[in-house]
Amino acid sequence: MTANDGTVSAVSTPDEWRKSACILCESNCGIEIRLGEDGRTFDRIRGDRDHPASRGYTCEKPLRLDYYQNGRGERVLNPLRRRADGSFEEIDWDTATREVAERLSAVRDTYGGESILYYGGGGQGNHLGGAYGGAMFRAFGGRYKSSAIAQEKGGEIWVNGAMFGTPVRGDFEHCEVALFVGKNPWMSHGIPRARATLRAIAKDPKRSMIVIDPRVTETAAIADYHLRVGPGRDAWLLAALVGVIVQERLIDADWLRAHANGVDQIRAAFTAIPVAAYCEISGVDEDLVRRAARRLAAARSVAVFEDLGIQMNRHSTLVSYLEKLAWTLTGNLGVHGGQYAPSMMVPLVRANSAELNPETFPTSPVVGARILGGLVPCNVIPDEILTDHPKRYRALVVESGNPVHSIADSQRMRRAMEALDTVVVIDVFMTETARMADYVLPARTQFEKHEATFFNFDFPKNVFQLRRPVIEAPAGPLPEPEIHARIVEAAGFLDGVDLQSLREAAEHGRESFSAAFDATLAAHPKLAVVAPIVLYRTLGPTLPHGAASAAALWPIARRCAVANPGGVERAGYGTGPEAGDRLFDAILENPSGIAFTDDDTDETWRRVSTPDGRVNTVMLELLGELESLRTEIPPGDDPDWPFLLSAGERRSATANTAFRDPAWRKHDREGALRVSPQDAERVGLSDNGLAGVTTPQGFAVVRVEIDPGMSAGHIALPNGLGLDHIENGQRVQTGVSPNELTAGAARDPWAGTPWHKSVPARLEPVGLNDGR
Ligand SMILES: Nc1nc2c(c(=O)[nH]1)N[C@H]1C(S)=C(S)[C@@H](COP(=O)(O)OP(=O)(O)OC[C@H]3O[C@@H](n4cnc5c(=O)[nH]c(N)nc54)[C@H](O)[C@@H]3O)O[C@H]1N2
Ligand SMILES: Nc1nc2c(c(=O)[nH]1)N[C@H]1C(S)=C(S)[C@@H](COP(=O)(O)OP(=O)(O)OC[C@H]3O[C@@H](n4cnc5c(=O)[nH]c(N)nc54)[C@H](O)[C@@H]3O)O[C@H]1N2
Ligand code: SF4
Ligand SMILES: [Mo]
Repeated sequence: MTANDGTVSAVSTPDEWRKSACILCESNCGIEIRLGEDGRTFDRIRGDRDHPASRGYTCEKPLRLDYYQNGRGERVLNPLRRRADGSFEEIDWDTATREVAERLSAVRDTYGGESILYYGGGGQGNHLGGAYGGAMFRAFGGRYKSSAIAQEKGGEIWVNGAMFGTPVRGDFEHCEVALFVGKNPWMSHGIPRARATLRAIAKDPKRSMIVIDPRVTETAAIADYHLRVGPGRDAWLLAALVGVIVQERLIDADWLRAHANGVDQIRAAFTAIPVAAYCEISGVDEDLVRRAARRLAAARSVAVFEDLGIQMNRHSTLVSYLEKLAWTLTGNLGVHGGQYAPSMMVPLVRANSAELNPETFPTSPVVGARILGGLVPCNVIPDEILTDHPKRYRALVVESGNPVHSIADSQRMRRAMEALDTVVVIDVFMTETARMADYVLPARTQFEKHEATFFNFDFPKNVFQLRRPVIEAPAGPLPEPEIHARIVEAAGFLDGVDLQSLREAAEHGRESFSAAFDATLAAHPKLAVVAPIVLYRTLGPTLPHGAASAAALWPIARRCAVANPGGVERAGYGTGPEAGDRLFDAILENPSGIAFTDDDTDETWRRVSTPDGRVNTVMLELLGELESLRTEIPPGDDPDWPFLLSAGERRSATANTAFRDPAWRKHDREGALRVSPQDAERVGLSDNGLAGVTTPQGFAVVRVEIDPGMSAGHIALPNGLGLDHIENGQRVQTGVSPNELTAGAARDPWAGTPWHKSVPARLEPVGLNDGR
């Protein structure tokens, strides 16, 4: 059986541009690709002007996407099974899916489905597979999931849930003041057309940009206010900022009366904040903090983005809360150009009501770590395995993730992988994680199949793009929906179900299919968990352009239309039960993507889902942590560890682990350690020389880049390095994998998010410092 995922013409005419999207960050800008004469090489790439969010914009990185598609990463072309001696043998797909189904069934029968952990489900732009992977995993009784989101957004998910009952984002295109907290959007993007938007703010004298970052980043360099916080000290800075807002009476009292609860309690807590002392601890001039607070308060609208600089750092959940108080107290939710609650095609990065309830919030089975957004915190995963606890995980399915590389303390993660009964990895490449698997199931690349992202949070128009394949897939790898369907079938979950008559109903149109599908689910209630796979096998083959993989989007589009009636109607899909079907058809027919909602400002208030529809400003647990700042010794003054290392910085030449071939980097080939000039002189390091970095967890030799933008005491290594590729038949590794240097226990007490941005470190010169 072949996968039913549309074929592409291998022959491309010289002037044919094929539409797709960049897969290098969550912005997923629309691109057009021109293939070389061989029909394989990405000859030229340009921004797609028809893409409704990026409108032709790209940064410099997608021009190098050929290194993902055709680079020297070790591509897996056939299913692999680990032998007793640790080497791998190729097996056929039937054997692979049968054995995977048997092994997962055995784990379920012996230890229960809760002992199977599912990790990943999509990187930067490929979430379609995850919709089917989740179904496969639930079919085996799976309950616990995790992904990279659980090492960045956990704390923010909780705070957003408790305060607003919805995720929130900033409207940077229309804001008067932009605030970036531990975020460098010039490099990392994350907002549509980031550099154009930043430039527009910087250029306009009536608008301002405030950046909180220890480094003079590319973004900070064009900011009006750069609050150059000491690494890991944002809690004191943000407490002081909110303190100023309260103490100088900068709060928007009328707005708060209309929209928020608990303000008196917040006023009391922050009246007591010692602003001068906390500014001093944070390393930021008190006058600058006061001016920034006044600017926030005076603005008609403030848009805010917090990211890894604080989310992977000390007090991350508390800092998320303080940041949100700063713009809530100044009245910036649901106002034009301010913070909004986005529409979502799939409700992601949000806490459900059980997670928000102190009596019922779910926890991980062994460590008891709080589950937020449905995800077990990444940092506790090894602790959940390396134990004799009866509820420990016994099996792991990894899809589109590389946790051995991306989770704290890679050495311990590798030991955890070895301790599992069964590990299945679905990836394009032989990654650090795939190497630890019992079975590696090869996936098609993101350009060889239909794909989509669910990380769309734009406003007022939110966008969804179903990409079509642009290049013919090699024999062997399959699209993820097909892989999951085969595992589910091999396990017998679809036995006795009359798929043929469902397929025939689908041929007769959406309405008759809908009725037949409902009847089938009613007759076999157990099928509900594998509904996406049933759709893939029945509705899928009838979809245009070979887009069988899009079948799971049909109910998703219908639910989206129900959940966002106003936005979907304004976007042109009408109302009522058919709106979702029209939306689904539009997705199938528009390869550049569509705007699926067109929101007005008031939609935010419809999406705020606290019990009384008002903002809740009080989070008692976090106000308790705020108190503890008074007596805490801030990080960074330890003579044994005189540096704080940011382990994983986004740069022009990093893109998570999308590129395994280092040749894609024209500069910063090995991923240099950034050091301030003062520190370089003190330690005796030269630009381009070598240094040894020691952390409590490990040691690495790195190339040095003296960066005048770095603060003294702060050093930074890029993310996504330390991967290998194949050169002359050998695996060659480039640069340092940051998580060889990080520790799992260094994590937030609430959300379990790692403290990767302030890892204690020592620095010494190494060898000749040849200054190459
Ligand atoms: N080029 C590129 N872009 C990417 C990615 C990539 O790999 N490469 N990855 C994507 C992904 S997965 C993500 S999650 C985003 C992340 O995007 P960002 O969070 O913007 O990226 P980082 O560079 O990791 O961290 C942001 C900033 O935190 C600062 N920082 C370090 N320590 C502190 C501190 O103590 N306090 C404060 N306030 N700031 C601090 C750093 O100086 C840095 O400028 O980027 C996405 N975009
Ligand atoms: N120390 C430190 N650690 C970090 C970070 C940091 O800053 N510092 N950043 C963290 C963050 S924010 C993130 S998002 C994570 C990222 O870490 P991960 O989520 O683990 O990794 P990604 O690089 O996004 O890539 C995921 C995998 O998908 C594979 N892949 C690519 N295309 C496809 C496909 O079409 N199908 C399948 N099945 N697989 C595919 C790639 O080969 C890769 O193995 O790292 C985290 N880890
Ligand atoms: S901003 Fe992100 S998605 Fe857009 S082109 Fe750059 S790396 Fe790709
Ligand atoms: Mo990320």
